[in-house]
Amino acid sequence: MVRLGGILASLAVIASGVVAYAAPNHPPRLNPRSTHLYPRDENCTAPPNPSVAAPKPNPWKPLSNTEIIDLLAWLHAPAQGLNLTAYEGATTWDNWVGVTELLAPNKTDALAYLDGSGPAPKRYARVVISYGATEKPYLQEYMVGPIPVVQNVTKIEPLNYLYNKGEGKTPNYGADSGTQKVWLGLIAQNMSDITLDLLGTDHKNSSLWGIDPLWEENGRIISWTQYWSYPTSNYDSSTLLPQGLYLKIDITGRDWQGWRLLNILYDNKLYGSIDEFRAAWRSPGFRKLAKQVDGEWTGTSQAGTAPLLDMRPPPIQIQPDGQRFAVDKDAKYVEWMDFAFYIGFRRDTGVNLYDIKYKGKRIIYELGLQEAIAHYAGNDPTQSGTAYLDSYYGFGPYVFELVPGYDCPAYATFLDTAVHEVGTTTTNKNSICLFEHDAGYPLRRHTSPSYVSVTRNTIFTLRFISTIGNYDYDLSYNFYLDGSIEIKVRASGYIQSAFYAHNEDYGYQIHDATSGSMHDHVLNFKADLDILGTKNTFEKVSIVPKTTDYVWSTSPRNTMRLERSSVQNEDEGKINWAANGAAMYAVVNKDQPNKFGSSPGYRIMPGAGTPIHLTVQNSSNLQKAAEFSTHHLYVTKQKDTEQHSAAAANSMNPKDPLINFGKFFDGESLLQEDMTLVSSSVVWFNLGMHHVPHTGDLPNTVFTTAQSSVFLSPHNYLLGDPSRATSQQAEIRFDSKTGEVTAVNMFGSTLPSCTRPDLTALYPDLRSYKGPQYVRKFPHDENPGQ
Ligand SMILES: *[C@@H]1O[C@H](CO)[C@@H](O)[C@H](O)[C@H]1NC(C)=O
Ligand SMILES: *[C@@H]1O[C@H](CO)[C@@H](O)[C@H](O)[C@H]1NC(C)=O
Ligand SMILES: *[C@@H]1O[C@H](CO)[C@@H](O)[C@H](O)[C@H]1NC(C)=O
Ligand SMILES: *[C@@H]1O[C@H](CO)[C@@H](O)[C@H](O)[C@H]1NC(C)=O
Ligand SMILES: *[C@@H]1O[C@H](CO)[C@@H](O)[C@H](O)[C@H]1NC(C)=O
Ligand SMILES: *[C@@H]1O[C@H](CO)[C@@H](O)[C@H](O)[C@H]1NC(C)=O
Ligand SMILES: *[C@@H]1O[C@H](CO)[C@@H](O)[C@H](O)[C@H]1NC(C)=O
Ligand SMILES: [Cu+2]
Repeated sequence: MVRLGGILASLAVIASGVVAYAAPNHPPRLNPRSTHLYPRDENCTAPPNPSVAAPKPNPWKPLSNTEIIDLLAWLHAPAQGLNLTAYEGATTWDNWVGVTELLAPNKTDALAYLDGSGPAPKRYARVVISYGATEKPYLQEYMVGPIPVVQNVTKIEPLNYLYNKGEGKTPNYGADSGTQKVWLGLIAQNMSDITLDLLGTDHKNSSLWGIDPLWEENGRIISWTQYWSYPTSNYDSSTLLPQGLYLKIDITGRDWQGWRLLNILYDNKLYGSIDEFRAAWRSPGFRKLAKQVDGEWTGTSQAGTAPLLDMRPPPIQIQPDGQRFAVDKDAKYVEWMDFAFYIGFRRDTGVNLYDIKYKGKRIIYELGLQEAIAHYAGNDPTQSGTAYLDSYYGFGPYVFELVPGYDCPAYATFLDTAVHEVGTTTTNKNSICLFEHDAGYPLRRHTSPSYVSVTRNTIFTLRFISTIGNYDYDLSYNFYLDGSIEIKVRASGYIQSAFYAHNEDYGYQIHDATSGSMHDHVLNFKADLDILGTKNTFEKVSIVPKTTDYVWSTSPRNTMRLERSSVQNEDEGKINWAANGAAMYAVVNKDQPNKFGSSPGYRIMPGAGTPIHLTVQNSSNLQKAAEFSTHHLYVTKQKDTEQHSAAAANSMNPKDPLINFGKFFDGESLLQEDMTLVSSSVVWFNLGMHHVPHTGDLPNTVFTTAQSSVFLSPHNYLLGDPSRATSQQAEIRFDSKTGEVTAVNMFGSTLPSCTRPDLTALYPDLRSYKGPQYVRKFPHDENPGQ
C-alpha cells in the first residue's frame, strides 16, 4: 500500500485517482450535540439486555445443587460400601468425600451431540475421596454416573483414564497436617526463649510453614519449615515477614511420636538439636541476624501524599445504550458479535471455555488453564524447596467476588461460581465478569491526502480473579473484532519473600531483613483448536536470512525469505518461540485451502510480556510433575485420555505424578492425513514471568509489568479483515488542497440515545459486596433456617 512517504508519494496517490470524489456543496460537520439527528431519551433508560438461549443445553454445565445433594447422599449410603464419614465431624482417621464436580464429557461424545447427530453425553461426576482410616492415607479419584443418580443404575468406578500414572490414586501427605501444626507448636514452645531473642517472635505470634511439595529422603517424608511472623497490622502481610530460622523435620508415618526434629538452620549454620542450638546461642560471639518487623510498609491502604489532582474522579468507561452481548445465565452460554462459547468451571483451575465459535464455525473446542507453577529458589531450604502447583489448592474455591468499578466496569454482567468440596457448596457471587470496553486505541486506521478512516477497537472480556494464598491471579479472555482471542494472566497480591541473609544471588534486599525472593511463574493452558473440522496440522513458517541469486541480479543478494514446514509428530511437538520472533506458528486445515492455495488457520503468538518457560531444569522439587513447563508451547494429538497436562494431586508425589505430561510425547504423527476420528492438534502453551521482586513490589506486586499473554489470531482464515463489517467506524473526507471536510460517514452507527447517562450507577454501593457463602450439602438440611 501507498505510504505518505514524501511529496512524490502523495502526488502519486492523487494522480492515480484513488482518492477522487465529488465534493458536496455544504459539507456536514460532525456535531454530537445536534439533537434532531440523534434522538434522545431524557430518562436514559437503557434498553433491556439482549437475551439468548444456548443452541443446546451446556454439556459442561456444573452439577446443580440437587445433583450434588443426591450424589452425596448416594455416595454415603452403606450400599456403596465406601465407609464414608460426613466431613463435618470427621477425624483424620476417617474417610470422607473431597471434590464433587462434573467430569467433562469426552470430546467424541460432545462433538456428536453439538454437531447434531448424537444424544446429549451422559453426565458423570468426578469424585475425590480422602482415605484416612488407614496407616497410609491416600486420595482416590472416582467416576460416578450417570448423574443425576438413579438407584441401581448409577455406578462408581475408579477414575483412571485421565491419569497416565495408570490410576487416579495418590498418597495424601496432607492427611495429618493439623496434627503437624500442633506438634510444631510444641517444638517451637520448647525453644521460645531463643526465638523471642533472635526473631522477636514465638509459637504464639508466628506460624511455621515451609517447603511445598514435601521431600522424600531415603524413604522418609521430610519438611523444612520456617518462622513467619503474624501481621501486627490489619493486612495479610505474613508472607513479607519470614524470619531467619529453619527447622528440618521428619514427619514420616501417622504417629506424631515418631516424628523428629532433625536440624535447625540459623545464619547458614546447621544444628542437630535444640540443645546444641541453645548452647551456641548462649556462647560468646554468637552472631544475631536482623529481625523483620511488620509495620505500615506492608499495608495497602492509602499512604503518602496523593499526587496533584488525584482526588478528582478519573476517566471511566460507560456503556451508554445497554449491553451489546447476550448471556444465557442458566446454560452459561455467551454470544458477542461473531463469537459464541460455553462456560465450564472446575475446582482445580476455574473457568474453561468450550466450543468457541466464530462466525458460526467452531475454532476452539476447549480453552483453559491447566496448572500454575510458582517456583522459587534461594540459599535457604524454604525458598529452595518451594514450587507451588496451585491447582492442588485449586483456583475454583478462590474465585472470589469481583469489585464492580475496580476489577471490572460496574456495567459488566456478573456470573456466580460454585465449588462443591467436603460436602459443602461454596458460592462466590459475581465472580466472573463479562463486559465490553474500549481498548483505548483504534483497531485500524489510515490517513490519505484526502480522507481519514478509523475503526473503534471494542474488546469483549471474560475475567475472573483467583486469590490463592498471597497471590492474586487475574485471568482474562479478550475477544477482538478481527477474530483474535487473547489469553492473558496478570499477577498481584503479596509476594512470598525470603529472609535476607546469604542470598544476594537470589533476589534484592527490599526491607530491613526481607529479600524479594526470585521465582518463576509458569501457567500452562490448553487450546484445542478445531479449524474447519478436527483434522488439522500445526504449521511453522520461519523467517530466515538468505543469500540468493535472482535472474535479474548481477550478484548474490543478502536478503531473507520464508521456510514452511509442518510439525510431523509429537517428537517435534516441544517448541520454543523462535529467537527474534522469526517463526510463525499456526494450526491450519490443509484440506480446505483458500482460493490462493493457503491453508486457513489460527496463528498462535506471544502477546504481552516476555514469553517464558521454567528456568529450573529437572527441578529437584517438581521432578516429573512439571514437564509442561520446559518449553514455551507443545503440540500433541487430541486424546480423551490426555485431557489435562496436570492433575491437582501431582504435588503429593512429584516423582510419580498422576499425570506426567512428558509421557504425551510418544512420537505419534501430527499430520492431518494420518489422523483419524477426533484428532485435532492440541496446543499447550505457557504464560508467566520471571519475577524478581524489587522495592516496588511492596506492599503488593502491581499488574503493570506482571502480565503475560498469548494471541490466537485468524491466519488466512478469511479473505479479509472481518472488522470491516463493524459500523463503529468513521470515514472523514476532506479537500486535499484546503483541508475542508467534504463528507463524514459513520456507517449507520449512531450517537448514544442517552446523552445524560446515570454516572452514579457506575459507582455502585460497595457494601453490597459479599464474601463466599457456604451451604452444607451433606448431611443436607432441607430447612437450614430452622
Ligand atoms: C421520562 O420520565 C417521565 C417521568 O417518569 C415520563 O413522564 C416520560 O414519559 C419519560 N420520557 C421518556 C422519553 O421515556
Ligand atoms: C471404616 O472407617 C472407620 C473410620 O471412619 C474405621 O474405623 C473402620 O475400620 C473402617 N471400616 C472398614 C471395614 O474399613
Ligand atoms: C472417556 O473415554 C474413556 C476412554 O475411552 C473412557 O474410559 C471414559 O469412560 C470416557 N468418559 C466419559 C465421561 O464418558
Ligand atoms: C436395586 O437392586 C436390588 C437388588 O437387585 C433390589 O433389591 C432393589 O429393590 C433395587 N432397588 C431399586 C430402587 O430399584
Ligand atoms: C519439649 O521439651 C520437653 C522437655 O525437654 C520434652 O519432653 C518434649 O518432648 C519436647 N517436645 C517436643 C515436641 O519435642
Ligand atoms: C510475640 O509475643 C511475645 C510475647 O509472647 C512478645 O514479647 C513479642 O513482642 C511478640 N512479637 C511480635 C512480633 O508480635
Ligand atoms: C533429574 O534429576 C534427578 C535427581 O538429581 C536425576 O536422577 C535424573 O537423572 C535427572 N534427570 C535428567 C533427565 O537429567
Ligand atoms: Cu511473583
